[in-house]
Amino acid sequence: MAKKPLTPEQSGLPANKKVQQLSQHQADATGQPMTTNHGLGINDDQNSLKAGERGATLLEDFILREKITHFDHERIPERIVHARGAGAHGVFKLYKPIPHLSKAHFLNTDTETPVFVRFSTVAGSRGSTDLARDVRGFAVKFYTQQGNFDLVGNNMPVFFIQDAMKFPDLIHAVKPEPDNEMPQAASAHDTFWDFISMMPESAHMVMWAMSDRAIPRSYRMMEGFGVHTFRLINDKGESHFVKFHWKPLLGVHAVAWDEAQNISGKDPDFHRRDLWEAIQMGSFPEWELGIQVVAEADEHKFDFDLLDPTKLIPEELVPVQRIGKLTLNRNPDNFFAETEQVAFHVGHVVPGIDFTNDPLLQGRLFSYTDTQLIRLGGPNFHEIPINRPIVPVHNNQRDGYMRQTINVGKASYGPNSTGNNDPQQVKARDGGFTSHTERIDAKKIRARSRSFFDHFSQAKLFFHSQSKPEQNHIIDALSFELGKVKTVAIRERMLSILQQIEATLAEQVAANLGLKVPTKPQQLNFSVPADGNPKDFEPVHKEPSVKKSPALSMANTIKDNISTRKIAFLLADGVDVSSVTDMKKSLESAGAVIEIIAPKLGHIGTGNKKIQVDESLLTAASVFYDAVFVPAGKSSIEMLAQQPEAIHFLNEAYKHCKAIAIADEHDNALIKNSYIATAQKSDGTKDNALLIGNTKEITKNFITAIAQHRNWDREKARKVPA
Ligand code: HDE
Repeated sequence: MAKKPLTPEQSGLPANKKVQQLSQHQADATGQPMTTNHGLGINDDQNSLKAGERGATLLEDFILREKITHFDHERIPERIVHARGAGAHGVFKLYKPIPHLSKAHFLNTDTETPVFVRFSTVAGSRGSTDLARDVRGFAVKFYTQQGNFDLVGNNMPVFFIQDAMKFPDLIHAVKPEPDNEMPQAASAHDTFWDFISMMPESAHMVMWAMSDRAIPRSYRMMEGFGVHTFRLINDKGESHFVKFHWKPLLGVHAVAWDEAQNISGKDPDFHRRDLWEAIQMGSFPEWELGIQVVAEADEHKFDFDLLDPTKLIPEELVPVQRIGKLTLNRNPDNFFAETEQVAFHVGHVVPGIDFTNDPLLQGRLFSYTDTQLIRLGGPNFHEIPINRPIVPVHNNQRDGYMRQTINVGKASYGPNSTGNNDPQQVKARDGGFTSHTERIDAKKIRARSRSFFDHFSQAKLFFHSQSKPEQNHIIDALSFELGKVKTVAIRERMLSILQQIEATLAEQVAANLGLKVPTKPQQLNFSVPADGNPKDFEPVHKEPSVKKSPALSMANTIKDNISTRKIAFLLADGVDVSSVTDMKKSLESAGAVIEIIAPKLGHIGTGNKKIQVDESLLTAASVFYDAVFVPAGKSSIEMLAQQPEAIHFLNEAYKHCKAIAIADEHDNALIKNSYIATAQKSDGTKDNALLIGNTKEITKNFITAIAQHRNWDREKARKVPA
């Protein structure tokens, strides 16, 4: 690794209030004697108490029993969704107070707000791969001066369903099938597509889930979205609708699907490791908090319903205002204590932020506390250090499993005269929470608003806003997923749905499946109540009011830097050391991280020209890197040309459209033996991400190519043998 690991303390960052609070709960065994949980010194931690050296173990052995009992109870239920995740501490700093919109203290202060963030996949178990095609969770806990605010979002701005009633069905459908518990962490199976093909409201989200957004390059390179429309409330009690966004400063980037599948085998912890290493190295991940604000009076001015969580507000209609920055600057000390035990809840709001009647959000308001009761074992999970607010907690709630607080006094009720009527309620002007007063004059009804029935126009908008390679990836993903579906009727129903989005999309997927797009649309909505008239539930077909939204395409993301990008240097004995050091210096000064890969571990060269090898061709794989450089040196190149792993490395990097630089040697054997020679011949067009020549001359263009992330044009050939 190029940069030395450093902790926030070493980097001069002050420990924020939350970190200080957590440190009171830390236990450090360095230099300490070993004890039981009750403080008794342990003399022998190697042998159990027996009746004679070769005799049976005695029940009396309370030390053995304590140790084994604790071990037996080490696991808690994993989250029913978002089970696999990775977390980090950080801070949120506001750019500019927004008192006209919200009275929330943390949106109006100069001081940094401590945060804890947990990223996750949704469908897989705790031990599943990071690189599954899936939505990513992006949950942020702000430890504010007014209590905790949780922004529990995803990396996609919409959701599959419109009503919380359907959530258990959606999750049952996507989870491994119940008879054989297969497949793990994958939506490519019958039950998921069976459900989706009968739920046209999922069309928009399916486009996102089949896009490259579902296979991010890094958690650090994902957007985040609050999804629902929330409210901001100012101190006059005025409400504005708001959508929350997180915009990563490194841009939004994805891996290739074939790459994702490879990484899943070679390093299922890829995203977790990437986050951990970036923070350890001091390359702190950053996002800007964006808000799209809509005045109350404009609630109905859009051609979709703001309460419908399958819709986004195109940025072309309402621009995203960037109001602050989130920086993750500290890894957790203990995965279980912090990342596993952290409990998020959309209902954790502060004065100045409130809910809307989005029926999905309303259901979530129930679910999150309920799920912690089973997951964390009782009603006192708010006392677990990671979940505690940084402000004092006082109320009349008492007792329950694992209660930590020792409440003094007799009064645990209010009103009371035994304790001076404390704790006192808080006036709104002093920060007491009051719900936004919303006028509702309605009949009690189990129904869905007609304004929720346009399921396809934004799916269309999303597809049309993608670049050609992104569209191809969606077609490939759908062909893969539906190809894994065994029931032909399900595939056909899905083709009917796709046809409503875009005929050419449906045709290309159908061709890959060896099917024809059904001429007559199949029944499109099966989610009709028993006494409902199916006609009333037919989707409304509309054209999107915005034809294209450039903000939806990753092709338009930030591509001006190579900060934290990982570059593999492929070399062997006889390498030209100056070619290595020159390129290394240039890439590192642009912020990249270099790893030296050689046929075996140890060193290349001797004396002061010795180069330390980071990984061997056995332990490394091209899928772990963003780009490859082969330095000059005839015998190094010739030796690599004889190594199938080195040739595969290069071919695979080429196939995954990565930047490749080769410091040419006359008659370059590696180029000849790899696919690159064929590619050069077969494709007349210039490949800007393939640089061959003198080290110094190719450096600048190599850096530009890495910043571009991938040269997806290479996929056109689709015949790379890696
Ligand atoms: Fe969640 N969701 N969800 N969800 N969700 C959970 O809560 C639920 C939804 C999201 O890192 C659970 O503590 C319902 C949308 C994230 O700990 C559970 C509905 C969005 C996380 C739950 C939704 C999310 C969760 C499981 C539909 C994006 C991980 C464990 C009504 C805006 C948080 C837990 C973490 C976790 C319920 C839909 C995001 C069961 C009922 C939409 C990021 O309570």
